[in-house]
Amino acid sequence: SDNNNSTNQKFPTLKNDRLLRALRFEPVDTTPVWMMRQAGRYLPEYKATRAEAGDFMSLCKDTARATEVTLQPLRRFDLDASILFSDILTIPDAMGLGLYFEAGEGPKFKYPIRQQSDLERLPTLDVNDSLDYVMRAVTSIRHALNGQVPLFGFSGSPWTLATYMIEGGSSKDYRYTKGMLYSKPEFLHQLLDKLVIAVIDYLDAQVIAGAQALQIFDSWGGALGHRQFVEFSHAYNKRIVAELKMRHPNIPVILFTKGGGLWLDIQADSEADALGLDWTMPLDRARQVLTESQRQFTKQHKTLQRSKAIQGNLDPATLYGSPETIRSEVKFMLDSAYACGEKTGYVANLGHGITQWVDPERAKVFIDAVHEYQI
Ligand code: 1CP
Repeated sequence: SDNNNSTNQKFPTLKNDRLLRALRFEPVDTTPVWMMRQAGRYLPEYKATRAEAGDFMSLCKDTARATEVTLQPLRRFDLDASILFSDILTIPDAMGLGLYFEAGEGPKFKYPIRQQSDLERLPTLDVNDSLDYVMRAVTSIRHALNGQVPLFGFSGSPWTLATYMIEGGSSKDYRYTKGMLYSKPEFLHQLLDKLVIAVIDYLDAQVIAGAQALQIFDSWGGALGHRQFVEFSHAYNKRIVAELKMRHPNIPVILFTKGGGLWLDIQADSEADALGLDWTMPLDRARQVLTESQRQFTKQHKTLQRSKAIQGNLDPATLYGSPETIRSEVKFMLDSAYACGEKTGYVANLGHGITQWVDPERAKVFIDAVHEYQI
């Protein structure tokens, strides 16, 4: 049997449940670790498979090659989780925005959302139709893993997806999205309402296809002001997590807001099992804030809220440093994570995705240093 009762398929038994145990605050022998964007351009074998596939989206749609690149980092490193090889931009692509990649410039959309007619053109997604290639990849990866480690499914948050859809690509200042937020907030809410439904269906389908844990990437939540974060990002993330926990109570959900350290108390008001942190937030302080939030919640609602685990938060740039520097930064991070005396409820990770310029040997130093640390 497997410890995923949310799927109708039969999969190999999970051998390494360190990550799932840590998320449930059960004892662990050592700290579970994985890396955001662990399959990617810093690996020469990824570049080779990507070249065979042609463009990036063809790689995502090629079940065998998407499975292959998901497994590549697991062959090199002693990782405690795998993550579906795909992208957050599959949803807007399926909605017909015309995703393409300009050499060296990152993702772009041919038809960005700027006015009411653009919004009305957006279809309600049937994720098992237009995004069936993602579900096929999930099932294929889950079989190929052969129970080695759990498999994460993921999605972008509605806010983060909206920034790409409105800007028409990556952005530094979010000119059009924020312009809309402050001039036509109802319009932005209409878009977010469409996205929240798509994200719920998308993650639900990934679980049914075999995902054993979920992460929501609110990569650009930190660009918002405090009240705007609550209204335009967190409110939607909270709806997504509540719905998924209702459908799949045993599938852990991690909510990662880059730049969200200041809002842990706000994010604690959700059913997320864990909160992901970037490197601006010390982990000992994160634990203190979450313990206090849990106490407040319990008092106010007179129901016991489960403790939230934390994930993170090494600056990915640390991996440009020497092995000695990486080891000492890892020690500092883990000392901080466990300073409260709680020796679980923590997943080691980078504070954001690994960059294409990292030497894979340095990534190995990071992962091994986490495991060598005596809890
Ligand atoms: O040329 C290439 O090979 C494309 C590079 C690339 C890769 C390797 C893109 C385009 N996406 C991905 C894979 C990817 N993207 C994964 C799976 C890999 C893994 O983790 O093992 C995941 C989880 C993502 C998620 C993703 N895509 C996020 C959220 C995570 C984060 O880093 O914040 C975001 C913001 C994107 C958008 C995106 N897709 C690709 C790029 C280069 C970008 C970022 C552009 C930008 O900075 O705005």
